[in-house]
Amino acid sequence: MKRPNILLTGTPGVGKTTLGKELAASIGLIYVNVGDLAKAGELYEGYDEEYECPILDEDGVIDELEDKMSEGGVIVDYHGCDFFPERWFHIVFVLRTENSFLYDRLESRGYKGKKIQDNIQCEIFQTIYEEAMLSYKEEIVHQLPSNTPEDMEHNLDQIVQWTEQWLKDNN
Ligand code: DAT
Repeated sequence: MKRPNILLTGTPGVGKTTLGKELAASIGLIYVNVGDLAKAGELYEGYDEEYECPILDEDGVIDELEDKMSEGGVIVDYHGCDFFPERWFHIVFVLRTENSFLYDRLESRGYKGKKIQDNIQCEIFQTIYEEAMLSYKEEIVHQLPSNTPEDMEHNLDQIVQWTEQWLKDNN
């Protein structure tokens, strides 16, 4: 059976992990958190002092995921999207969160000062949405509001429906 690959992207804190795991559980797709994958495989190439985070070894991540992605049925979660092969994804969702909600979430994650500001700015400038629009066909890129638990439920329903339709159309 052919199964779709779904990319969940957006600024840190918008809800990719929460949605991705629920989605995987509801539709039986495999959930892959690129941050965790990189950590487990030490897929880094140095450390970014300014942003206080390790620099992702993008080619290493692609090599690591390639086989799984060609099989299909994978939900990928990452706060960037321009380095994945375009052919991997059948649909791309960019989660969006209003500043006040995002601020609280980043703060309760223990982020401070510049790190919070940088992420809020990333969301205000819709950096990831623009990155997605430049990296994939516009018609497969969708923004989803992710402010409240109701938004989350609605997004879950929408993606489950989309996936069921995709499975019917492609098998
Ligand atoms: P990400 O993976 O994008 O960094 P997350 O899934 O870890 O984000 O979510 C960050 C926090 O926000 C976490 O405590 C769950 C909460 N959250 C996520 N989506 C939400 C939503 N739509 N409404 C309310 N809280 C949400």
